[in-house]
Amino acid sequence: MDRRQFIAGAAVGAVAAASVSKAALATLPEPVIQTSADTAPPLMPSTGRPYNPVVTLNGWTAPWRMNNGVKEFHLVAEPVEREIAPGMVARLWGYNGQSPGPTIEVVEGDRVRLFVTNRLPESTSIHWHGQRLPNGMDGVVGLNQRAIPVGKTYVYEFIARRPGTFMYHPHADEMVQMAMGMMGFWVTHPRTRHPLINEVQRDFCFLLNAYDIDPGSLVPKINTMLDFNLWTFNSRAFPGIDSMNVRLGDRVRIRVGNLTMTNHPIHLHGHEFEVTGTDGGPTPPGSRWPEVTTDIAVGQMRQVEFIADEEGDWAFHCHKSHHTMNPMGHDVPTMIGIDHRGLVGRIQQLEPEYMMMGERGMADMKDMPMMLPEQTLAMMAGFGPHGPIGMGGMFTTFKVRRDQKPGDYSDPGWYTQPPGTQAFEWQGELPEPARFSAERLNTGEVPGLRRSALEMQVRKPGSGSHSH
Ligand SMILES: [Cu+2]
Repeated sequence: MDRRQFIAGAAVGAVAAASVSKAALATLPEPVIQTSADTAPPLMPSTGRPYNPVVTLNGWTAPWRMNNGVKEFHLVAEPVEREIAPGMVARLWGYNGQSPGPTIEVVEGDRVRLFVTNRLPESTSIHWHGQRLPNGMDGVVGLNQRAIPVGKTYVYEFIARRPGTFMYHPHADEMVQMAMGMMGFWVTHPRTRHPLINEVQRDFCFLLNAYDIDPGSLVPKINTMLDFNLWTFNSRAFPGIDSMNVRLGDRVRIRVGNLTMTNHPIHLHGHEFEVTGTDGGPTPPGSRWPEVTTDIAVGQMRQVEFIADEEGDWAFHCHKSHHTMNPMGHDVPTMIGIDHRGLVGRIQQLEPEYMMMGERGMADMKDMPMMLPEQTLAMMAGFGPHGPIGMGGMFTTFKVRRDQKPGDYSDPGWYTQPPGTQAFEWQGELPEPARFSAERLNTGEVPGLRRSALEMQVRKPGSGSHSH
């Protein structure tokens, strides 16, 4: 026990004891309820071993109580209202007022006691994904414990044995309870300098989740297996997801866990990262190689690290393009290349408001002011400094600034690009495009085809060059 812990222990009048006494359990720590969906600033540890806290994207870290050297948390499983993005609130299930629940941060070797109160309409449990713990603390209903009945509180207790990136979720009626948003992040910080764990200046974390909420409604459809319409980071969809803001030159760690029904290739622009850890622990250096996308399978966690050495506003998103869209129908025909001007004119005689969409692609949708039912997000939303971004779902920005203060996580606004460093419109003459012609390949010159100055030189097959 170090001096700080001793003082903290003395302050609550605790006496050192080898085992947990009934008296110590007599009072529960007050549960802390979060009403905001904003990214909370890092929670600096006030008791226990010091560590460098994480920042949960559109989330927060649960405060704890030190009781006789044990870190005590109180999670309340309950129905919550979660703002998915401005303009849309969902009725989910979560913990302590939000979905996901609060991030739990502890230090390797900490004895942790978690009180779990069930205020859901059905029984539940919590599984501590990735932890080494006694079998009876693993949370699988029927296998490891009885389910926590409605209105009851259960106590989980174990030592956080290995440092790393973990999560928690129910192992009772899993399909329903996870479709309703019950999950949370867990970080165990190393006790001392760890040979495989770098010290970083910024440490972000969030979970990947997905919901199927019909336009205009509030509650997710719990029986959906694959065709979700809201793809979210920590139960937020872009443009509701905060940016990750760092100082130029910071070493950054981003920890991501996947509790959806499909994999997500998570992609960062402008930098290369290495996967430095999974929910199995830190990865050995020989297994690390540079990537700009890492695929995170269902039930997996990945932590990536890199130096933020390029100033700017960089996209950070799932690379499945359907996952950077908000609600849309998938059962619509492709209209690209179809000319229905005549048809539109005839329909407009009957219905003047009628418009045809999608015959030149769907990019126009992002600037189209459409009346949406209440409680519905635009399919492609979000504005940047240069116009509509045309993204929703699993998308946010990673902002690197020279003048961001150490430890300052606030949004610096949009990046001002140095003059002459942005893609620009060509003002000169446009040469005739060089077109490939299969006919010309076979027969030589095609009569009537105009030859341009920039025509491609194509070697004919079978004319003496090597062939396969
Ligand atoms: Cu995805």
